[in-house]
Amino acid sequence: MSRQDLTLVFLKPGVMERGLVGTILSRFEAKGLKIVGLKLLRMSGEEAREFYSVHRGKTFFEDLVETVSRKDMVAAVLRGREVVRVVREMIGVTDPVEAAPGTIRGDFGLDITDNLIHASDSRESFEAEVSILFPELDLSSWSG
Ligand code: FUP
Repeated sequence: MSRQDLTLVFLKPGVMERGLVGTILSRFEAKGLKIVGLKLLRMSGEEAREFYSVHRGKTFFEDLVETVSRKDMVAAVLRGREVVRVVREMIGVTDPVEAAPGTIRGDFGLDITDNLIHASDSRESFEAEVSILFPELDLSSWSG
């Protein structure tokens, strides 16, 4: 499978607290996506600031950094056909109030900042994000 067919997701700490990790990961498995990387981690404030650097200076930035770095989270690399687009569709739009029923944000959340899950929105984002959360993965020799 080509290098284009990978994406990164992380389940924000609130998902761990609510016991929804299995429920959410099982949706990706049921869709036919493969989990090719999976880890429990605590993002430092510095990593969160780097990860979300495009949002630096926005009103919600510090709240966002606190939301994702306050406790452990689960991060995964997923593989499958058109996986970036497929996963973005599956998670729904940013604000869970607006997210369609049937999407992860639409079904499980209300808070816009603690909106359950992050997913890469492009190949470029994936490459930047995977280097922060899975620096040990060598994508150039990836065979899955
Ligand atoms: P998404 O790609 O759907 O996660 O959305 P964005 O990249 O636009 O936003 C990144 C994160 O910032 C979101 F997960 C939640 C947070 N955010 C807010 O808290 N308030 C906003 O108005 C917009 C985004």
